[in-house]
Amino acid sequence: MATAAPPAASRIAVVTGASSGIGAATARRLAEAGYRVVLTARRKDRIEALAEELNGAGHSAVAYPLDVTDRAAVDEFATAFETIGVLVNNAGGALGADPVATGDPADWRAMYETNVIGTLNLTQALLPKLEASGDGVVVVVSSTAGHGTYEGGAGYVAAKHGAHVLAETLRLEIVGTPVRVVEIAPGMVKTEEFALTRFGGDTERAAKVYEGVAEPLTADDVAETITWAVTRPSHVNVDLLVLRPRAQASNTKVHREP
Ligand code: 8X3
Repeated sequence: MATAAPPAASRIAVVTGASSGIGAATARRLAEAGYRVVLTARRKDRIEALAEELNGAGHSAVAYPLDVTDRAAVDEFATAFETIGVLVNNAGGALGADPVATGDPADWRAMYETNVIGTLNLTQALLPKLEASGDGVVVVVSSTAGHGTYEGGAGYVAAKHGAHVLAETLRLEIVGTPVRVVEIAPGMVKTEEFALTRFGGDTERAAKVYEGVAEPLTADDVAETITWAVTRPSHVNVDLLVLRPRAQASNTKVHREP
């Protein structure tokens, strides 16, 4: 029976949006699994602090400030590597929860830019390096919003459907190359920033998202799942994995304690 081999010491894992939430947790988990992690995000201080923490714990991490929507910067970033084992496209997020009738087109554009074009930029720039590793994995962190809609979610739902389509199409197009394409689609995850960013810093509205939900997923729940998927034997492709807290049966059916 094939078992997951620990990654070679030279295996590099690039994580976008590594300054907080799922990205930071994934960087921690991948570092613990033996990868040399490259932390990217716009917020330099945060990724530098995380790199320092990981290196201090005996892992190997480096911080590289990067805006995934800046294609020239992404291309420049790619020149730093000959091969890459894993790319985790995690950067993204939601802006607003307005109905279609009144949603702000600027929010829709910004969400498409980060969630879809950001993933496209990194994937295009690093695909040759992933292939050169002889066993590459592209992870797209989409969302349950990439698989079903809900009222007030259309801008984010449209962007996450875009991320899902990118992953599914890429898998078709590169079959036969030594690169796997894995989509992880989390439902309700309670992180320090996701809901706060969505509601423009309104802590009350952000708190309402999780109100009465016994145990939303944590960033680490998702990070553990991503790490499990990428550490399967190389012939095993986890195409799509949807994970939700037990209290969430669908995008619109959530059990809340009174
Ligand atoms: C986050 C899940 O329900 O806020 O990607 O769209 S949801």
